[in-house]
Amino acid sequence: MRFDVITIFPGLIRGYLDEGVLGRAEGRGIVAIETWNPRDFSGFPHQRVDDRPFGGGPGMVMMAPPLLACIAAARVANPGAPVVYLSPQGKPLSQKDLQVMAGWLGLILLAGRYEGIDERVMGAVDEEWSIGDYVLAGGELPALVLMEGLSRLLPGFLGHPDSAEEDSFSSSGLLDCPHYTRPEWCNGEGVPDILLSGDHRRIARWRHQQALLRTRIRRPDLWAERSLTREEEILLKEADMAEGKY
Ligand code: 9D3
Repeated sequence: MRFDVITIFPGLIRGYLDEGVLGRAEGRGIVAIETWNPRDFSGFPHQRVDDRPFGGGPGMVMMAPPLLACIAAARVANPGAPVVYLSPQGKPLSQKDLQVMAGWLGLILLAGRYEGIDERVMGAVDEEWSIGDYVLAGGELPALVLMEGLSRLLPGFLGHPDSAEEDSFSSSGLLDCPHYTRPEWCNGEGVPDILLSGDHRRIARWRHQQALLRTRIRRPDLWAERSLTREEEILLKEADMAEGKY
């Protein structure tokens, strides 16, 4: 999948790629990532890309002409790819959305800075996405979040191909179960006996039960969206009985 990232801070993108899994995916040819700097398309004195908002008010706005020229250049390099603007006004991104996008051949990601972009750029934007309801300083981290989330869904990204399928949200709608590794004792805490039993059928049941209990407690929003299988009802009743709930 080809990503073209429009940003006035290409170093933020490159710096992240130089370490970690997304850069490795690039090295292995699973993704190709290029950055485009609106400053190189400015045409204004001092390669300026921002100006004061018409109507007054605090902060600066990214000017339309450098962004439109930058988008046009990225479209030539990545034909047919939708232009995705990362913005606090966008639709909140979910794992389901990533699964849809993972089927696309390319994306042009527009990362904003300052208070936002001139509204007249929106005619060149195909989609607008947020990564959640909290305030960041710009769209670069959201662009990296989107690329990393997508990359790990692409064929060949993971060492272990089932991992993406088994994740929270992706298929079960449940949070993950607790994990343990060596040493067997740590700070006076052991490991649940069942995990040391070698009984793989019972271990799978326990993990499923833990995932159900965690999701019910921690994520009532996910819990409400989900219906229980007969087996899951049994697992929950068994856990609730052990807690003396009946
Ligand atoms: C505090 C400034 N806000 C005034 C009401 C507007 C504002 C402008 C620009 C808030 C944040 C930003 C920069 N954020 C992004 O570009 C961004 C973002 C985010 O802040 N949160 C979640 N997802 C995203 S996607 C892009």
